Amino acid sequence: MGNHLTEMAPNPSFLPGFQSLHVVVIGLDCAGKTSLLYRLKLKEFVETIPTKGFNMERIKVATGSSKAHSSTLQVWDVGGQEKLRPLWKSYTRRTDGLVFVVDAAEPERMEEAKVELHRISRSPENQGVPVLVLANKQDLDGAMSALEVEKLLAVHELSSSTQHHTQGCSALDGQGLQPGLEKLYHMILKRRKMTRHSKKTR
Ligand SMILES: Nc1nc2c(ncn2[C@@H]2O[C@H](COP(=O)(O)OP(=O)(O)OP(=O)(O)O)[C@@H](O)[C@H]2O)c(=O)[nH]1
Ligand SMILES: [Mg+2]
Repeated sequence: MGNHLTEMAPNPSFLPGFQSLHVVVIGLDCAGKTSLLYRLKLKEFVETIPTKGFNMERIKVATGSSKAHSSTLQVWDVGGQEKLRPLWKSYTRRTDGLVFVVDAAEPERMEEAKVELHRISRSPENQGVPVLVLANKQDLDGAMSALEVEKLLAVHELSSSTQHHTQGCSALDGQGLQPGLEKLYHMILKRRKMTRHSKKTR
């Protein structure tokens, strides 16, 4: 039912509960951002090339236990090479949620990833935007757990107004993606409710 409504509506943003949320996927080059985007869209592992600009796909995620509860996310995947990172700011402006992807099998790049995560999350435009950290490549031997990644990235040191969640996942087999996105969706809704409430009480 919900799915049909989303497809039929000329502009789904008029329908509360069916609007498309804006989510940006960032992270160091080779972390697996594009692979994750197409695993979500096509439900398969596709071969990728380094992203020079961006990719965008509309992705439907189940947001409750029944199929009737689903929401569409407009997911932007931005290239992570060092020379492209200054562009992240323009993609994340006014976004509903940030997904920060790391290669969990590459401990030597965690410090670099930590610096980038804290830089983008602390920028004034992103204050309070919920962050989902994806510890990708869990299918590889020796991949660090979500907890280890969370510690190395010092996720708990993000601003106190920033809700966050760290999830292990794999673009190769799709594990962890659904629970991760569901969590992000609920963090976004919670922030919206809090913002509405604080406007009312002003
Ligand atoms: N084993 C394994 N390999 C993965 C996984 N996700 C991505 N890869 C591989 O990692 C490499 C980089 O993947 P991309 O998705 O292109 O990485 P990216 O983060 O989009 O990189 P940029 O576009 O340069 O920022 C590719 O060789 C992928 O096949 C995963 O979950 N498991
Ligand atoms: Mg890419």
